[in-house]
Amino acid sequence: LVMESQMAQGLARGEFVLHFQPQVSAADGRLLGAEALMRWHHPERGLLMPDAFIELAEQQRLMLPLGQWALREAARCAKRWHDAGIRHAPVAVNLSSVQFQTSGFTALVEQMLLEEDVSGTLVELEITERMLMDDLPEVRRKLTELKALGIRIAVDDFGTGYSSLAHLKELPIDKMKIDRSFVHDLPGDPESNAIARAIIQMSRGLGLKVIAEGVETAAQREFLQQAGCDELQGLLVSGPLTEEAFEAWALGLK
Ligand code: G
Ligand code: G
Ligand code: MN
Ligand code: NA
Repeated sequence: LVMESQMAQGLARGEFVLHFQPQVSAADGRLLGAEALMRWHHPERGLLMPDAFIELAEQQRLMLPLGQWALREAARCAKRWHDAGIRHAPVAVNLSSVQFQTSGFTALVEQMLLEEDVSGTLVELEITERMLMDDLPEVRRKLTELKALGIRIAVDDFGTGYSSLAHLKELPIDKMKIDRSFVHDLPGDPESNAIARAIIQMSRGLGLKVIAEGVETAAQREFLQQAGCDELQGLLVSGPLTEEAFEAWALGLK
């Protein structure tokens, strides 16, 4: 309850920030995007990571305003970076199921994009497999509405949930994110090897881009590149950076 009131207050006081983790081409290291990751500068407890507050926000009905704040902030940054000549950097934002299930969510997003004068093509939304498994026509309708704004859709932590391949085939998805648990033991572990290859093959077969998360070593990068993975995200490239640090990093790369 203390955290709850602190969270609403923290949102009003600007204690929440986004950090950005670069996403690069596996082939040549070009910057292709960034994932926005929420942080809370708590007045007493210091910098808090999402696992310390997202669930609470969901339980306490704060996820919708907090998520809308993150979307707006990410869209603003994406526009600023685009205008600064960082051309290929759509910003990916993690969606909570609370947001996705809110009726009129697309209208909220559309309104925000209009207010901020940002093209939807600069925004990607990361949804989890679980969110895809609700009523198929309903999920398809929502994703189609978001796609009509130019927004791209990525499936986060792919392989850890239980999405049906039949659903995947029917939904307007752009990108699969291979969960870092499958990347961690590459290239040595035969099972990880088989799973990573299978996800890459399936994604390509479905015409989707595929990105590996949690890439930490050059050997992992080599394997993923060889296996046909399009994009990489992880400590090998860069950890999550503050807004200013991401901008400097991206401009230095150009
Ligand atoms: O930055 P970190 O690795 O601690 O993030 C862990 C997880 O927290 C992310 O993979 C994501 O699932 C979740 N997360 C981070 N930022 C957001 C956000 O803005 N909204 C939601 N719903 N989840 C987020
Ligand atoms: O959306 P998701 O829950 O996957 O968020 C990514 C999280 O993974 C972020 O919180 C980030 O801090 C963390 N992370 C980013 N790169 C790496 C990495 O290379 N290895 C590991 N173990 N974690 C990472
Ligand atoms: Mn994510
Ligand atoms: Na993830």
